[in-house]
Amino acid sequence: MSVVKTITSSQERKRGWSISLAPDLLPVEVPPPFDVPPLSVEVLQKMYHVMLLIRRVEEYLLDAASEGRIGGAMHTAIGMEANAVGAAFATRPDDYVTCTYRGHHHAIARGLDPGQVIAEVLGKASGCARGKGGSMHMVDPEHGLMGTNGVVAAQVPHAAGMALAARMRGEDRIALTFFGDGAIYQGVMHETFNIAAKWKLPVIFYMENNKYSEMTPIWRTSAIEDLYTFPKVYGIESIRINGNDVEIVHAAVSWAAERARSGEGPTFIEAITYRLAGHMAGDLETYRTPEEREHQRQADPLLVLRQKLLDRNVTEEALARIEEAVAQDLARAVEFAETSPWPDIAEAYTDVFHL
Ligand SMILES: Cc1ncc(C[n+]2csc(CCOP(=O)(O)OP(=O)(O)O)c2C)c(N)n1
Ligand SMILES: [Mg+2]
Repeated sequence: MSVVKTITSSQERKRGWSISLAPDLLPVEVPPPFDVPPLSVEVLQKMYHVMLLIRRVEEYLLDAASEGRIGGAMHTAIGMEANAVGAAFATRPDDYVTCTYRGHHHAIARGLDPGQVIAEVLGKASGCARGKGGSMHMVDPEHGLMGTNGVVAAQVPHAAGMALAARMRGEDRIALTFFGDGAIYQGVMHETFNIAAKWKLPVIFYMENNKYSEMTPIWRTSAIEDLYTFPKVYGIESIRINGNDVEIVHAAVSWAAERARSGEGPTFIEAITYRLAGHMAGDLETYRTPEEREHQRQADPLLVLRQKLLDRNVTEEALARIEEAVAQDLARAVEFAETSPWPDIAEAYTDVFHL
């Protein structure tokens, strides 16, 4: 798709450059090279519950950040929930997962208690990293989440290493690593693609292409539009999907996981998605127009799934019950986190590296 239009406001003229609406950001329909069998209504309802819970937790955290109650940077995945939930439902609890600093959605989708997520972001002792990691350092090895990472692309070779370890131990676990569109030009990505392909490692490379690297739209910096074509030069099976449709995400990751477990090696998935909130809490979002964001709201993965459920004869009353249950889950999580103690000062140097 080509650039839609260019908007020049007085503020933009002062700045000397204008904001162009990105190429059509609504999820691109690419025929999937695998079947997308309809999931049962029960499974879809569970997915709706988890996706909505992620949304509500992150909205709560954005409010907390605006009240000045969060130290350090916090990145939300509002609008990207289907990627985490579809993938989590398609993998096993003992599979390995790594992801970026934008990781609340993956933590909750894997099964980390939302109370521990909120507590960690607030810096409370009951957080998943005892309040020492904050938003960018979610961890939950019990559910396979081996750590979220603040260094762009660093989590990708980690996952390949975990896949290799599983192979060497004779286990049939796989590794799934999430990264953004901005990671694709990091050298370590290509080193990892090469060795993963060469050794046929059981790893899934999952790109959440939300169209922006921090404040820069990917189409301003990438010479090519079809990012999923990169790994093909290493002989990696590579596809592009609609990352805002949880059923498609689920089918794609199930397919890739099956390939990995049966020794066929790595798969690369480029999932087209969009972040509806800023890059991080406090982002003024001057690099995109409100029109662009509103346009994208039409493809909000929660709306897509809600409509899917209605189309499959789930009633408004049944959806309202899920929404009420989510409100209760959130209230419990908030109560847990807010009433948790701060870490003891004596803890400052335990479980951390220091010289
Ligand atoms: C190695 C490295 N270089 C630069 C940064 C600064 N940085 C933080 S987020 C980011 C953009 C990454 O964009 P993308 O991979 O698309 O992920 P998104 O934030 O959109 O989820 C950059 C460059 C970093 N954290 N690590
Ligand atoms: Mg991005």
